[in-house]
Amino acid sequence: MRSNVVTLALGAAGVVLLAACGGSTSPYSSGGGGGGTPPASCASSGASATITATASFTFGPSTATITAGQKVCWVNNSGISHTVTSDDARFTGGSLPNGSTVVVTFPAAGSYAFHCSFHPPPTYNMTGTITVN
Ligand SMILES: [Cu+2]
Repeated sequence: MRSNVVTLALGAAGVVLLAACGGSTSPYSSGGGGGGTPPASCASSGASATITATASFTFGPSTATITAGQKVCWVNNSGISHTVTSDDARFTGGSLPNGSTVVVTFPAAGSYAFHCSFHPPPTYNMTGTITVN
């Protein structure tokens, strides 16, 4: 008897949640112009290499090799925020919110290690290195 009451209460809550989700859809789609926001892309950035921040807390690929003066583009469509942070402050990347890109020009040869300041080792493996020849 008592468990029947609990089941009915959960069923009612489920109906309310479904109604709330349906209600939140229309203001989102009208504000976003109809189709929602397209994913961020490095395609038009002019970068020579693209690195993707992933939902599994990695950079893919974690390394890239370019020539001095070229650009690297980081893109994040993972659904969570990341950063592109230079290990030794040799370049400026910064925050990489979901749906965004960061483009960095590397004018000088060298090895540029970076990580995500939100997901650093040893807990995560969000590290990588740009090699500039
Ligand atoms: Cu991260």
